[in-house]
Amino acid sequence: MSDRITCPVLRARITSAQAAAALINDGDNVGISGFTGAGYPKAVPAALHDAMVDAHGRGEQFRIGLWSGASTAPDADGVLAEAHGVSTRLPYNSDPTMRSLINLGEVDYVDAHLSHSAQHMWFGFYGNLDVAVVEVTAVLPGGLLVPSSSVGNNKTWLDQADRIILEVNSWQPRGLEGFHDIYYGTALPPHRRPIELTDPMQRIGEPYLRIDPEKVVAIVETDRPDRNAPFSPPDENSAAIAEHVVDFLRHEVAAGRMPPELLPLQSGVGNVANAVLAGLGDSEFTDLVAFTEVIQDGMLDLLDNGTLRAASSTSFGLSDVGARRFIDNIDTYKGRILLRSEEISNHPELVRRLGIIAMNGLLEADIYGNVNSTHVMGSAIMNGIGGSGDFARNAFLNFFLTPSTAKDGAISAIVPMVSHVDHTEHDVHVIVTEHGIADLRGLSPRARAERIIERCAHPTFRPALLDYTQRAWTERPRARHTPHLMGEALSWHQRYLETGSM
Ligand code: 0RQ
Repeated sequence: MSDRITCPVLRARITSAQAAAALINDGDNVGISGFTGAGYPKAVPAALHDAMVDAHGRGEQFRIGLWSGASTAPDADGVLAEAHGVSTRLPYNSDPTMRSLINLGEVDYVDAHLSHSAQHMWFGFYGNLDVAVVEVTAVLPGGLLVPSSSVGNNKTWLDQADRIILEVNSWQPRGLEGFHDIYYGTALPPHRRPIELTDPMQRIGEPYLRIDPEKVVAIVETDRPDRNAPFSPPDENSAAIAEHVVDFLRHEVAAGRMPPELLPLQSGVGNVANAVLAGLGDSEFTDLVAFTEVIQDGMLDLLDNGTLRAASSTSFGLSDVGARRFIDNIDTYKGRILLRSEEISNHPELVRRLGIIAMNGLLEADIYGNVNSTHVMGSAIMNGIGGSGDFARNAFLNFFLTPSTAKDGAISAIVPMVSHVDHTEHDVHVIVTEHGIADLRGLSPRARAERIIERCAHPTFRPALLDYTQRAWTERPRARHTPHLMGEALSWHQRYLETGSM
């Protein structure tokens, strides 16, 4: 038994993953910890998988509603999807097995803004939460929990659930104590008060999650690492995108629109986002701060080389090498990294007050600047909107980053009309591909189209995009604000579905 559980009352509740899983029933809504592959439960989902498979073998139904902070891992989403044990999933998923069940129509997916998920629970929009299964680093006397490598929605799940199952993971460094800032000041409308955070690294809460020990029905000990997926080294396209972004930021400073140490940075998931951070690390910028939701390897590099002074987030999203580096040097990061609940890390009030520079990926953008981050060819979910909407809509300045083509050039990332809209033309400031950067601020739809096609589209697709824009202008002389040819606007997607190329 580990020394991580010092609360005598709760020590008595230590049990096996199988016994804990047996406390979860068909039809339960289960709120698990986990955000971008960090801090998810590692033993109970596998045991639940076995219980589900057994139940299905006996001809019984066993499916749960699965709620998380954001993405988890094959040991959580993956195993539960393999067991066909999930009826509904929210608010974000990137697991390929779960994704395929969503796209097959077996799992109902509620793809929510991450800043909304906790408050929608509190508002009663999601129904009752039966069980919370939350990974922690340690359990202290009095129902105080040292959170693990992500905070996500844990505070809300622990507060709202009828029953609590804790996983105490000794792989998580004990030194994580003190890295968290859990805010307990949110109230329900009409009693809400301003959130008094005016600096990205300001502490407004406490280092611990609080629980009612009476609700804890099981504690399971684990020692398994987080998902810790590797990153690809920046390829040529990502490096070019990074260079455009860094140049643009230089230009903004020179124009007097932001200070030399910039404004707090948010950087999304994926290889392109990681490459932009690498680009910043190689630049002259220094003393920057991040107010973001995930700390990828690129951000650790910036903290190490002094480009970044400090980072506030809700989670890590590290590779194996990154996680090892963090654990081995944990003391050097203390006070420079803060992990908060996702309702705070992504809070529109704070994103707008602090004046965030938001950088996120996209699947496709259209000539007028609408962005699709989530749906392949209009229908199949990729991951979800995640925090991109929380940050983009409220940012001081937002960037959407993408290679100009996908699938070996068969798909253009710039299309006449997006097949699904996550970020509207009203929200999108700057689009960046390897070919260039389109600053859309203050431009009319027509001017945006010219700029996006000229600066961002792949040269192969440029003539067809220009042709479309010009014909739409000519053929609909009384509809020239945002000219479209309604029968043709989505023909590029249809062509791809029929022929495998746009
Ligand atoms: O698939 O590897 O199978 O070829 O999409 O594309 O170019 O590697 O880009 O890793 O930056 O992800 C939008 C998915 C981009 C991500 C998205 C295919 C492409 C490849 C990935 P393959 P890239 P990235 C913070 C913010 C929403 C959530 C968010 C995302 C795969 O950025 O999920 O921003 N964003 N959260 O081939 C069909 C297209 C395509 C396409 C790319 N037009 N059609 N497939 N691909 N464009 C984090 C959180 O919120 C938790």
